[in-house]
Amino acid sequence: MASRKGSHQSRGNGDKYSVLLPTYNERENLPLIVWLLVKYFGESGYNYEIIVIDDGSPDGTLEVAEQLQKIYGEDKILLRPRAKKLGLGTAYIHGIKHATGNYVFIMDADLSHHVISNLFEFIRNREGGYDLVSGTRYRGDGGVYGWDLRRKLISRGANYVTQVLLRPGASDLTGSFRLYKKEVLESLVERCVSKGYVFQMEMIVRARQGNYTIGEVPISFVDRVYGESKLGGNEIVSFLKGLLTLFATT
Ligand SMILES: Nc1nc2c(ncn2[C@@H]2O[C@H](COP(=O)(O)OP(=O)(O)OP(=O)(O)O)[C@@H](O)[C@H]2O)c(=O)[nH]1
Ligand SMILES: *[C@@H]1O[C@H](CO)[C@@H](O)[C@H](O)[C@H]1NC(C)=O
Ligand SMILES: [Mg+2]
Repeated sequence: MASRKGSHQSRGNGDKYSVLLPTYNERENLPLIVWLLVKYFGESGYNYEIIVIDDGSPDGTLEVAEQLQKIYGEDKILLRPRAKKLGLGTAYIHGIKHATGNYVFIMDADLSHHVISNLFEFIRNREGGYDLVSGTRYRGDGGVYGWDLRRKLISRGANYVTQVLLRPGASDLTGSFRLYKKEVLESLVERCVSKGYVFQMEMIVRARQGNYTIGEVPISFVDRVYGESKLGGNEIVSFLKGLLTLFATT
Protein backbone atom coordinates (compact mmCIF):
# COMPACT_ATOMS: atom_id res chain seq x y z
CA MET A 1 0.00 0.00 0.00
CA ALA A 2 1.22 3.48 -0.76
CA SER A 3 2.46 5.73 2.00
CA ARG A 4 -0.12 7.76 3.86
CA LYS A 5 2.34 10.58 4.47
CA GLY A 6 1.16 13.96 3.39
CA SER A 7 -2.36 13.32 4.62
CA HIS A 8 -4.72 16.26 4.93
CA GLN A 9 -3.13 17.63 1.80
CA SER A 10 -4.90 17.64 -1.50
CA ARG A 11 -4.17 14.50 -3.44
CA GLY A 12 -4.98 13.00 -6.79
CA ASN A 13 -4.31 16.00 -9.04
CA GLY A 14 -7.74 17.55 -8.88
CA ASP A 15 -9.56 14.23 -8.89
CA LYS A 16 -12.79 14.13 -6.97
CA TYR A 17 -14.69 11.10 -5.75
CA SER A 18 -18.47 11.15 -5.46
CA VAL A 19 -19.85 8.41 -3.22
CA LEU A 20 -23.45 7.45 -3.97
CA LEU A 21 -25.28 6.08 -0.94
CA PRO A 22 -28.80 4.93 -1.73
CA THR A 23 -30.76 4.42 1.46
CA TYR A 24 -34.02 2.85 2.40
CA ASN A 25 -34.54 2.43 6.14
CA GLU A 26 -30.88 2.76 7.06
CA ARG A 27 -31.24 5.03 10.09
CA GLU A 28 -28.96 2.89 12.24
CA ASN A 29 -26.32 2.30 9.59
CA LEU A 30 -25.95 5.70 7.96
CA PRO A 31 -24.03 7.55 10.72
CA LEU A 32 -21.36 4.89 10.90
CA ILE A 33 -20.75 4.52 7.19
CA VAL A 34 -20.67 8.28 6.71
CA TRP A 35 -18.25 8.62 9.61
CA LEU A 36 -16.00 5.94 8.11
CA LEU A 37 -16.03 7.62 4.70
CA VAL A 38 -15.35 11.09 6.10
CA LYS A 39 -12.52 9.72 8.20
CA TYR A 40 -10.95 7.81 5.34
CA PHE A 41 -11.21 10.51 2.72
CA GLY A 42 -10.22 13.19 5.23
CA GLU A 43 -7.05 11.33 6.19
CA SER A 44 -6.11 10.34 2.68
CA GLY A 45 -6.41 13.82 1.26
CA TYR A 46 -8.61 12.93 -1.71
CA ASN A 47 -11.34 15.37 -2.57
CA TYR A 48 -14.81 13.83 -2.12
CA GLU A 49 -18.52 14.26 -1.60
CA ILE A 50 -21.12 11.84 -0.24
CA ILE A 51 -24.52 11.88 -1.93
CA VAL A 52 -27.33 10.34 0.08
CA ILE A 53 -30.31 9.29 -2.02
CA ASP A 54 -33.10 8.45 0.39
CA ASP A 55 -36.38 7.17 -0.94
CA GLY A 56 -38.79 8.44 1.69
CA SER A 57 -37.69 5.92 4.32
CA PRO A 58 -40.40 5.64 6.98
CA ASP A 59 -37.75 5.10 9.68
CA GLY A 60 -36.50 8.70 9.43
CA THR A 61 -33.23 8.07 7.58
CA LEU A 62 -33.47 11.48 5.94
CA GLU A 63 -33.63 13.28 9.28
CA VAL A 64 -30.50 11.43 10.33
CA ALA A 65 -28.84 12.42 7.05
CA GLU A 66 -29.75 16.06 7.72
CA GLN A 67 -28.02 15.84 11.10
CA LEU A 68 -24.93 14.38 9.45
CA GLN A 69 -24.95 17.20 6.93
CA LYS A 70 -24.89 19.70 9.80
CA ILE A 71 -21.94 17.90 11.35
CA TYR A 72 -19.77 17.36 8.29
CA GLY A 73 -20.84 20.23 6.04
CA GLU A 74 -23.06 20.81 3.04
CA ASP A 75 -20.15 20.50 0.64
CA LYS A 76 -19.36 17.00 1.91
CA ILE A 77 -22.82 15.54 2.52
CA LEU A 78 -25.35 16.16 -0.24
CA LEU A 79 -28.97 15.13 0.16
CA ARG A 80 -30.87 14.20 -2.97
CA PRO A 81 -33.99 12.52 -1.59
CA ARG A 82 -36.99 11.24 -3.51
CA ALA A 83 -40.53 11.09 -2.26
CA LYS A 84 -40.98 7.33 -2.36
CA LYS A 85 -39.26 4.01 -2.91
CA LEU A 86 -38.46 3.95 -6.61
CA GLY A 87 -35.77 1.27 -6.64
CA LEU A 88 -32.01 1.05 -6.52
CA GLY A 89 -31.29 1.42 -10.24
CA THR A 90 -33.09 4.72 -10.60
CA ALA A 91 -31.60 5.89 -7.29
CA TYR A 92 -28.16 5.65 -8.89
CA ILE A 93 -29.33 7.49 -12.01
CA HIS A 94 -30.75 10.21 -9.80
CA GLY A 95 -27.52 10.40 -7.80
CA ILE A 96 -25.21 10.59 -10.82
CA LYS A 97 -27.05 13.65 -12.09
CA HIS A 98 -25.93 15.51 -9.00
CA ALA A 99 -22.39 14.13 -8.77
CA THR A 100 -19.63 16.67 -9.31
CA GLY A 101 -16.72 14.23 -9.02
CA ASN A 102 -14.93 12.72 -11.99
CA TYR A 103 -15.01 9.32 -10.29
CA VAL A 104 -18.02 7.72 -8.67
CA PHE A 105 -18.17 5.07 -5.95
CA ILE A 106 -21.33 3.10 -5.48
CA MET A 107 -21.80 1.05 -2.34
CA ASP A 108 -24.51 -0.16 0.00
CA ALA A 109 -25.23 1.97 3.04
CA ASP A 110 -25.88 -1.03 5.27
CA LEU A 111 -22.23 -1.67 6.23
CA SER A 112 -22.18 -4.93 4.30
CA HIS A 113 -18.93 -3.88 2.71
CA HIS A 114 -15.74 -3.44 4.67
CA VAL A 115 -15.40 0.00 3.24
CA ILE A 116 -12.19 1.25 4.74
CA SER A 117 -9.99 -1.76 4.18
CA ASN A 118 -10.95 -1.67 0.51
CA LEU A 119 -11.34 1.95 -0.56
CA PHE A 120 -7.65 2.40 -1.07
CA GLU A 121 -7.41 -0.74 -3.19
CA PHE A 122 -10.23 0.52 -5.42
CA ILE A 123 -8.49 3.83 -5.91
CA ARG A 124 -5.13 2.16 -6.54
CA ASN A 125 -6.70 0.00 -9.27
CA ARG A 126 -8.46 2.98 -10.74
CA GLU A 127 -5.20 4.91 -10.88
CA GLY A 128 -3.76 1.90 -12.67
CA GLY A 129 -6.00 2.86 -15.58
CA TYR A 130 -9.19 0.80 -15.28
CA ASP A 131 -12.48 2.26 -16.48
CA LEU A 132 -14.29 0.53 -13.69
CA VAL A 133 -13.21 -1.34 -10.59
CA SER A 134 -15.54 -3.98 -9.25
CA GLY A 135 -15.48 -5.51 -5.78
CA THR A 136 -15.52 -9.28 -5.97
CA ARG A 137 -16.58 -11.83 -3.39
CA TYR A 138 -15.42 -14.67 -5.58
CA ARG A 139 -11.70 -14.13 -5.95
CA GLY A 140 -8.63 -13.92 -3.73
CA ASP A 141 -9.45 -13.00 -0.16
CA GLY A 142 -13.01 -12.11 -1.08
CA GLY A 143 -15.90 -13.83 0.64
CA VAL A 144 -19.34 -13.74 2.14
CA TYR A 145 -20.06 -13.88 5.87
CA GLY A 146 -23.25 -14.23 7.83
CA TRP A 147 -25.40 -15.63 5.05
CA ASP A 148 -27.28 -18.87 5.44
CA LEU A 149 -26.73 -21.67 2.97
CA ARG A 150 -29.86 -20.79 0.99
CA ARG A 151 -28.68 -17.29 0.29
CA LYS A 152 -25.13 -18.37 -0.51
CA LEU A 153 -26.50 -20.87 -2.99
CA ILE A 154 -28.74 -18.28 -4.63
CA SER A 155 -25.90 -15.81 -4.99
CA ARG A 156 -23.41 -18.38 -6.25
CA GLY A 157 -25.98 -19.94 -8.54
CA ALA A 158 -27.01 -16.62 -10.06
CA ASN A 159 -23.37 -15.73 -10.60
CA TYR A 160 -22.59 -19.10 -12.16
CA VAL A 161 -25.57 -19.15 -14.53
CA THR A 162 -24.72 -15.66 -15.68
CA GLN A 163 -21.07 -16.54 -16.20
CA VAL A 164 -22.09 -19.39 -18.46
CA LEU A 165 -24.75 -17.45 -20.37
CA LEU A 166 -23.08 -14.10 -20.83
CA ARG A 167 -19.31 -14.58 -20.28
CA PRO A 168 -19.01 -11.09 -18.84
CA GLY A 169 -15.31 -11.18 -17.94
CA ALA A 170 -15.73 -10.35 -14.26
CA SER A 171 -15.94 -12.77 -11.36
CA ASP A 172 -18.66 -11.07 -9.30
CA LEU A 173 -21.62 -9.82 -11.31
CA THR A 174 -24.18 -8.87 -8.71
CA GLY A 175 -21.76 -7.06 -6.40
CA SER A 176 -22.70 -3.54 -5.43
CA PHE A 177 -19.36 -2.05 -4.40
CA ARG A 178 -17.80 -0.41 -7.44
CA LEU A 179 -15.80 2.56 -8.63
CA TYR A 180 -16.49 4.06 -12.04
CA LYS A 181 -15.13 6.81 -14.19
CA LYS A 182 -18.05 9.16 -14.22
CA GLU A 183 -18.50 9.28 -17.98
CA VAL A 184 -18.30 5.49 -18.14
CA LEU A 185 -20.96 5.17 -15.48
CA GLU A 186 -23.18 7.66 -17.29
CA SER A 187 -22.93 5.90 -20.60
CA LEU A 188 -23.53 2.45 -19.06
CA VAL A 189 -26.52 3.62 -17.06
CA GLU A 190 -28.00 5.10 -20.22
CA ARG A 191 -27.84 1.72 -21.91
CA CYS A 192 -29.18 -0.31 -19.01
CA VAL A 193 -32.78 -1.44 -19.12
CA SER A 194 -33.11 -3.58 -16.03
CA LYS A 195 -34.09 -2.66 -12.51
CA GLY A 196 -33.47 -4.29 -9.17
CA TYR A 197 -30.91 -6.99 -8.68
CA VAL A 198 -30.19 -7.50 -12.38
CA PHE A 199 -29.05 -3.93 -12.70
CA GLN A 200 -25.56 -4.50 -11.27
CA MET A 201 -25.12 -7.46 -13.54
CA GLU A 202 -26.25 -5.64 -16.64
CA MET A 203 -23.78 -2.85 -15.90
CA ILE A 204 -20.88 -5.32 -16.06
CA VAL A 205 -22.21 -7.01 -19.17
CA ARG A 206 -22.61 -3.67 -20.95
CA ALA A 207 -19.15 -2.61 -19.80
CA ARG A 208 -17.76 -5.69 -21.45
CA GLN A 209 -19.66 -4.94 -24.65
CA GLY A 210 -18.33 -1.40 -24.67
CA ASN A 211 -14.77 -2.74 -24.30
CA TYR A 212 -14.26 -0.93 -21.03
CA THR A 213 -11.48 -2.29 -18.86
CA ILE A 214 -12.57 -3.87 -15.58
CA GLY A 215 -10.35 -4.14 -12.51
CA GLU A 216 -11.26 -6.34 -9.55
CA VAL A 217 -10.71 -5.97 -5.83
CA PRO A 218 -11.48 -8.88 -3.49
CA ILE A 219 -13.99 -7.78 -0.87
CA SER A 220 -15.55 -9.34 2.20
CA PHE A 221 -19.28 -9.08 2.36
CA VAL A 222 -20.92 -9.30 5.77
CA ASP A 223 -24.63 -9.53 6.30
CA ARG A 224 -26.34 -6.43 7.58
CA VAL A 225 -26.64 -6.19 11.39
CA TYR A 226 -29.29 -3.44 11.46
CA GLY A 227 -32.41 -3.31 9.35
CA GLU A 228 -34.22 -5.88 7.33
CA SER A 229 -33.11 -7.90 4.36
CA LYS A 230 -35.26 -7.50 1.30
CA LEU A 231 -34.28 -10.64 -0.58
CA GLY A 232 -37.30 -12.87 -1.04
CA GLY A 233 -38.82 -15.22 -3.57
CA ASN A 234 -40.03 -12.30 -5.69
CA GLU A 235 -36.49 -11.00 -6.15
CA ILE A 236 -35.28 -14.42 -7.27
CA VAL A 237 -38.02 -14.74 -9.86
CA SER A 238 -37.45 -11.23 -11.16
CA PHE A 239 -33.69 -11.86 -11.22
CA LEU A 240 -34.16 -14.91 -13.44
CA LYS A 241 -36.55 -13.02 -15.70
CA GLY A 242 -34.09 -10.16 -15.99
CA LEU A 243 -31.22 -12.51 -16.70
CA LEU A 244 -33.11 -14.19 -19.53
CA THR A 245 -34.10 -10.84 -20.98
CA LEU A 246 -30.49 -9.76 -20.88
CA PHE A 247 -29.42 -13.02 -22.50
CA ALA A 248 -31.98 -12.59 -25.24
CA THR A 249 -31.12 -8.98 -25.98
CA THR A 250 -27.31 -8.94 -25.86
N1 LIG B 1 -32.87 4.99 -2.49
C1 LIG B 1 -33.12 3.67 -2.45
N2 LIG B 1 -32.24 2.84 -1.82
C2 LIG B 1 -32.52 1.51 -1.78
C3 LIG B 1 -33.68 0.96 -2.36
N3 LIG B 1 -33.66 -0.38 -2.14
C4 LIG B 1 -32.52 -0.64 -1.46
N4 LIG B 1 -31.84 0.49 -1.22
C5 LIG B 1 -30.52 0.65 -0.56
O1 LIG B 1 -29.58 -0.01 -1.40
C6 LIG B 1 -28.58 -0.68 -0.64
C7 LIG B 1 -28.64 -2.16 -0.95
O2 LIG B 1 -29.90 -2.68 -0.58
P1 LIG B 1 -30.06 -3.92 0.40
O3 LIG B 1 -31.46 -3.98 0.86
O4 LIG B 1 -28.99 -3.90 1.45
O5 LIG B 1 -29.82 -5.12 -0.60
P2 LIG B 1 -29.02 -6.43 -0.31
O6 LIG B 1 -27.68 -6.09 0.28
O7 LIG B 1 -29.01 -7.21 -1.55
O8 LIG B 1 -29.92 -7.19 0.75
P3 LIG B 1 -29.93 -7.11 2.36
O9 LIG B 1 -28.69 -6.41 2.83
O10 LIG B 1 -30.02 -8.51 2.84
O11 LIG B 1 -31.15 -6.32 2.68
C8 LIG B 1 -28.88 -0.33 0.80
O12 LIG B 1 -28.11 0.80 1.15
C9 LIG B 1 -30.37 0.01 0.80
O13 LIG B 1 -30.72 0.90 1.82
C10 LIG B 1 -34.60 1.87 -3.01
O14 LIG B 1 -35.65 1.49 -3.55
N5 LIG B 1 -34.27 3.19 -3.03
C1 LIG C 1 -14.74 -4.08 -28.97
O1 LIG C 1 -13.62 -4.79 -29.44
C2 LIG C 1 -13.93 -5.76 -30.44
C3 LIG C 1 -12.69 -6.57 -30.74
O2 LIG C 1 -11.54 -5.75 -30.85
C4 LIG C 1 -14.50 -5.02 -31.67
O3 LIG C 1 -14.86 -5.95 -32.67
C5 LIG C 1 -15.75 -4.23 -31.25
O4 LIG C 1 -16.25 -3.47 -32.33
C6 LIG C 1 -15.42 -3.30 -30.08
N1 LIG C 1 -16.66 -2.70 -29.59
C7 LIG C 1 -16.79 -1.41 -29.29
C8 LIG C 1 -18.11 -0.97 -28.78
O5 LIG C 1 -15.87 -0.62 -29.40
MG1 LIG D 1 -27.35 -5.23 1.97
